[in-house]
Amino acid sequence: MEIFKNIPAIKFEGAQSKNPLAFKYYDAERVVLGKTMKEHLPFAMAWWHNLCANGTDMFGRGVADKSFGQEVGTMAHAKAKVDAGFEFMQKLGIGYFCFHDVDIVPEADDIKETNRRLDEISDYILEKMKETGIKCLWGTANMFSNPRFCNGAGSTNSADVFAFAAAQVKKALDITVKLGGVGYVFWGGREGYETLLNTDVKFEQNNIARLMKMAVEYGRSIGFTGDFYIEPKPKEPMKHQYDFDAATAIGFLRAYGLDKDFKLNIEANHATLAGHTFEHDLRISAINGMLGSIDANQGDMLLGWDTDEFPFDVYTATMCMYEVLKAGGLTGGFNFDAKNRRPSYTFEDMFEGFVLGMDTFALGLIKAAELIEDGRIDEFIKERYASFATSEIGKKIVSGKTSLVELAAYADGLGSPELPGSGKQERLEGIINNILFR
Ligand code: XLS
Ligand code: NI
Ligand code: NI
Repeated sequence: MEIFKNIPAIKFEGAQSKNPLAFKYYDAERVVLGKTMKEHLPFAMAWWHNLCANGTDMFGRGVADKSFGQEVGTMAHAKAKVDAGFEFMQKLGIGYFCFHDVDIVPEADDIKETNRRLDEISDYILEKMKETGIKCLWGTANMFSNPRFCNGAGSTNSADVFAFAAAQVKKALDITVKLGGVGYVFWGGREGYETLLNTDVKFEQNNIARLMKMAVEYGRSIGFTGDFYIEPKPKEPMKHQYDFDAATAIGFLRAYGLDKDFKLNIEANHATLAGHTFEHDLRISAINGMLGSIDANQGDMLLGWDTDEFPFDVYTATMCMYEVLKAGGLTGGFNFDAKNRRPSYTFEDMFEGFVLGMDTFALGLIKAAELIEDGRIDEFIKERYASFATSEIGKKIVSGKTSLVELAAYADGLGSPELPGSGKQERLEGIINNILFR
């Protein structure tokens, strides 16, 4: 039964089109730098925002109706969400989805019943996957909504709650593997703290690493060959989240020997909450060989929380795709961890959010490719560090064949060194505008 009745399959109509339910830039088969847009941009739908979130916020109830004709909180509703989700993804030409355990079934009081429901729904999802060719990008366990996780999951002070979290991770891994998921995500949820006065930080971090180690061991034992991901976030819900940003998460993974099995899932809005640009966290991940997947959304620079908006900023999308192209692509994909604004509550709005996000990233891809082909930025950066490639002393520094003593003797002969060359930021920003708007 069709759920989104008045909404046709979304087609590419080109930049001249005024049809809100058509792509202006995302043309799945268009080839950019030797690959189709579809290959460059493995888009995913986030089950939670798209099929569950109804606009409930701290000040008011839901506005959007996501019952899909069934009583919310029942297995019939869980199935209706599967139907709605697959129809939605098919109509948009989206190839992947991401889920938390409790997005796909209502959580029961007893975990044995929740797990039975997960088995049932995943059979149903699997059928739909076979029918449509749509795949699972990643799964995860929601270890932050239930009150038992008020002090964290891996970082909780309660051994029983830790065990419960472990049980959820085990089952979420089972389901992710059953659905052929490319990755498995740990977003820090409530892994963090409010005050040092009640917190043993070292103990909590050790325990998070223990949980992750067990997840790797178990995952590999049941045939999971994909990547585990940490999704960094600096704050919210906790005041201090342990996985603050890409650099912090990489340090953590290395300290605990988890860096071979884990990569990062970088979310735009989390990077900006950490006081970075999105492209900063992508670059830090990439240069450490840890750029795995992306949660594609955007925040609001005037608001200090995770507003999870559909990506609209083409500058940022361009800089993101520049990083992704330079890194040789992602092993994961682009998950729209994004939701409609509360007043955009219709089914049509759900589609228009994705049309906006997909078009924004398509534009970002096109413009990033042009930036690379243009070559001026690359050329400038190469030139900027040229003294290390051309001068004798520069070559010695880079090859590690010098010492403070030798460099000090060299500096003695320099007098006052020349200024290091203009950074030319304004010229380079002009190039970006030139490429974006020519
Ligand atoms: C919350 C996170 C979350 C993860 C999955 O801020 O973005 O949605 O992506 O647990
Ligand atoms: Ni996310
Ligand atoms: Ni987020």
